[in-house]
Amino acid sequence: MKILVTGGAGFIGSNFIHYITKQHADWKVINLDKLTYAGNLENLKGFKESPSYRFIKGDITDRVQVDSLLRDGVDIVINFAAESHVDRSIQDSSPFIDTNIKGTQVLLEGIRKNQVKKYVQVSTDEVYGSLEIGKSAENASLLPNSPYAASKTSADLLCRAYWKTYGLPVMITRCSNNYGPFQFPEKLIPLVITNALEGKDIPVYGDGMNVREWIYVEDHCRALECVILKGSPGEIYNVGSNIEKTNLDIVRFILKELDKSESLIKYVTDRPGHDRRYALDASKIERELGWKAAISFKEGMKKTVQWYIDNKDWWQRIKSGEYTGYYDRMYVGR
Ligand code: NAD
Ligand code: TDX
Repeated sequence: MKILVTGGAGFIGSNFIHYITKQHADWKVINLDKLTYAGNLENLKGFKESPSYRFIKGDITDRVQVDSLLRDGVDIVINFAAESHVDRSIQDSSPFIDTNIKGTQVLLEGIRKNQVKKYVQVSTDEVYGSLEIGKSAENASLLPNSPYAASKTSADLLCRAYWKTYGLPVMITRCSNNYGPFQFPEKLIPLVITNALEGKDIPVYGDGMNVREWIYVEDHCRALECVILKGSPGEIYNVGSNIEKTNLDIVRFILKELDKSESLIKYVTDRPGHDRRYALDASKIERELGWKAAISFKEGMKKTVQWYIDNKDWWQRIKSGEYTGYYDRMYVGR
């Protein structure tokens, strides 16, 4: 089996490559990544020498490059490549439109012309928008509130259209908030852990009572494997854990784990259009594909905190700008 992983140098993509190569030693993995500020080949140290892994620096919006890769023969395409940070999308939505929408369209067109058995679009719970009560099932209304969420929703709709119009073997997964190793320290959990380790302020937006559903990244990777192996073309699968936490719950858990004072918490201006709560009904993937999140919040968080303690070099190089040569200070160490 030959699988094209786009965005494999990012947080979830690199965890997926670690996971899938362990599960399927005979699969060949091609990682196509643009290496934006969020892409980091250090996440895949050790794969360089592997004969079943190949890295290609490239852009999913590049039709010629995508076509030539697919013409070579690929069985599965899984698309992680995206601009993924809501705050950045509020500053400038342009790269979100290019990569998340145009990039998905280029991949779909490439698949239309070449023989690919399955395409998985890695999407998000943010497409459903904010909800006060209840949970979003796959047929809930799409009400994205940030430019990021709107770009992901647009990509989902393109996927649906390519399935309906051309019968492309497209499957969409919509997962809740991930956490774990290799997450870029602009997102809440790695930002809080690394700032706390450095004794820096922890910025909490608004009243800190916004709720997210948190899933350990390996559970997400296992769900994606399940969808690749058992999912049906044209279907959408929510991937959730049922573990809902306020942002303050998360911050307090981490500070306690690191034996740091809550005086580090600084309440800052709220994110514009900040969604109050996301919650997924993931019963379809549980019922139809037999997947269920397995890692508890306590276990996942303890592992994650320990990983950032053990891998200071990794995040310090990012925060100092040494690795990417670019780091937007707006999001770190306020
Ligand atoms: P990330 O920002 O850590 O990684 C994105 C990767 O995509 C990077 O390696 C980057 O270099 C690459 N990339 C960006 N533009 C590209 C382009 N034009 N061509 C090729 N590569 C490009 O993101 P992540 O958190 O790992 O998220 C991966 C996917 O999962 C995204 O599609 C995101 O929307 C989705 N998702 C994320 C979460 C979460 O909690 N992080 C939850 C649900 C869904
Ligand atoms: O400094 C911060 N302070 C703060 O209070 C940051 C970075 C975040 N927050 C809040 C905003 C959110 O309510 O924490 C919550 C989580 O924020 P993010 O880590 O930015 O994640 P979120 O906006 O929920 O989006 C994430 O989950 C869905 C991913 O970044 C998306 O890619 C994914 O689709």
